[in-house]
This record gives sequence, C-alpha cells and structure tokens, in this order.
Amino acid sequence: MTRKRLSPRTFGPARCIARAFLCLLPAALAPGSAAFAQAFDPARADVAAFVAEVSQKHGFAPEPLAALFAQTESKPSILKAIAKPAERTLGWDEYRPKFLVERRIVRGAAVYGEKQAELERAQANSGVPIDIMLGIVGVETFYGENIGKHRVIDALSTLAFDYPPRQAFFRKELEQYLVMAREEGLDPLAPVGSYAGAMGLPQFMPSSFRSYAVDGDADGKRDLWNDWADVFASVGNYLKVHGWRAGEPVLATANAANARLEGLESKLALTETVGSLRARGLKFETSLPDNAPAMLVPLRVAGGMEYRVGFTNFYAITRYNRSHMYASAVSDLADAIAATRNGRPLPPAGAVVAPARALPAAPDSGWSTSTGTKP
Ligand SMILES: [Ca+2]
Repeated sequence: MTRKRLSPRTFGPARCIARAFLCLLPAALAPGSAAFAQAFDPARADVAAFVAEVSQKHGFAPEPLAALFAQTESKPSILKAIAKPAERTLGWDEYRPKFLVERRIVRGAAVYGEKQAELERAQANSGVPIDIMLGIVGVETFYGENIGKHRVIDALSTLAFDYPPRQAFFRKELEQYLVMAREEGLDPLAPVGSYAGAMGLPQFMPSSFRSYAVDGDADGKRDLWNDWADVFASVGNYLKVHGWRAGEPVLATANAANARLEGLESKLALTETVGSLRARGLKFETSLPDNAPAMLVPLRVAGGMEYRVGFTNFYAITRYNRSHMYASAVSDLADAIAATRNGRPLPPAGAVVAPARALPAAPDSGWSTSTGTKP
C-alpha cells in the first residue's frame, strides 16, 4: 500500500492502514462519535459481549474486566491517526535519508557501548548480528526515544470498538493484551505504546509479545519497555523464528543495467534464487551458492530504479514489517552502525540506477511488524 508520511509515530505497526479501509471511515466517525476522549460504557452491547466472551474463554472474572473498560478511554486522536490519509509514496532516495541520519547512526553505536553484554548474549542465542538488532530498534523507536504515548488499553480498545474497518484484528489483539497483562503481572492500564498498540522499544503487538518476546536476563519478566536484555533477546528471537540464518548476508546491491527483468514479480517472497537472477543478467556479488533462495528488491529513486537482491535474511526482516524499503533501511542502518563502531568510513549510499521497468507495484508497506499480520 501507499506509504504514509514519515514521522516517528508512523513506525510501528500503525503505519500501514490499507487505503481500502479509508472509504469506510465515515462509519467510524459517524454522528454521535465523541469529539473528546470518553470512557467506555461497559454496558455498551459490543463491549459487554467482548467482556463476556473473553471472560469465558480465558477465565477472567467478568466484573473486574467490565470495570477495567470503564477506566479505558476511546480517543479521537487515535482514530484520527489511524485514518490519516496516505501521502504520496516516498521514493527510496527520500525514505533512506530519514533513517540514515548521523544522530541515529551515532546513537546506535553508543547503545552498543552501553549494552554490549545484552547485545552479545542476544546474538549468541539467536544468530542475529548485533547491528541488525540495533538497526531494528533504531528504525522502530530511535532506540526507545519514540515508543508512543498512548495507553495500550486505550489504543487497542478504541480501534477494537470504534474503528469498524479493523475491529476484528484489534479485538484479537485486545484479547491477547489482556491475557498478556495477566501473564506478565502488569496493570493493564499502565503500559504505553503507539496509537495502534505496538509496545516498547521493538514495537511488538500483544500477539507477537506472547509468541516471541523473551526474558533475556532471566529475571522472570519480559519487559520490552525498560529491559534492554529482553528487548534484544526478543528482536533476535523474532527474526530467528522467522527464518534468520546465522552468518548469511541480508542483501547485495545489484547492477540491472543489462538485466532482463520481464515477468519477475516484486512481491515479498523468495521466489528466485541467486542463480536464476544471475541468469537474467543481474550482476551482484555474494558468497551464497547458486541455489540459495533470493528475491529481487526494486527501489524507486529519482530517474529510475535501484535494485538489490534480498536473501533469506532479508525476507526474515520483512516479516517484522512487510516492506522492501523497511528491510533495506534496517540493513543499511545496521551497516552504518557497524562501520561507526569499528572506526570505518560509512558505506556508500547509492548504487547503480537503472531505467524504471514495468514491474508490478511492490507491497512496500503492509500491516506491520511483529504483528506478522496483513491488512
Ligand atoms: Ca527480563
């Protein structure tokens, strides 16, 4: 879908609301919608039905759960944020510089200095390089500087009950959140996150938290807001579960000047191999063998296209956020952090620009990360 305006809050699972849903917005903001934050009425039919269902399914006492919703607010600012019209799609040459800024690179290298033990432990356990984990957290929340300011319960409830286009998705996440809060011993009113309920430094949705978050320092808690050991262990685990291969590259820049790309799909899937792409005349270097899975990564820039070849580990990053540009930015930020902390010059920004070709539009932003969910 079309990429939204770039701002810290667009990074996190909230960034990608399918345009198709926008036409349904009037239903979400129908007359009678509150102009100001308003506590939910537990007697409201859909809220009461949800409380009854979740209580029965997970063994919650219904009264305290109903009382919780009386303390939960439906927030117009959340509805406004999720329905914000998509601005024009950014080119790669506009998207990349948003992330590859000096402060983000330097801060990543500084976080390495501060959290080296946590990073090394997470790398040893997951096989995911330190710099990739820093790249993910750097792109998602600027290493925790922008984790969102909404109460997670407000965000999920607002979207579960007052945003019909995505209510099925958010009711599931709300259910997962309630179970998660109980499992983790958290007051469900306390955690904060993005306007879509993505949590902590790595912006995990509740279902991802339950499935992939890891207690990195064995203190009995999974704390993605404050515990860096848990943050890196969880990011590493997420990528490992989604197919990360230790020691293998993420991508290679490619020269497509004389390549025959007709008929190639640009979807986010490992539909090609190193050999099949080379057979089309795409020139790139890699240590991987001819039969290694690969995908073409088309990146639109002024004057044409930059191409890369993504390997299995590139694909794993796209499971965090379904976007060619996202995975490319994470990889480039990781490379820049690695260079900085090792005292090397930054890798070059650009690659060969080839004429634009008639490839199918790339799905360069799906519904998020860590959620593993599509619109
Ligand atoms: Ca912990």
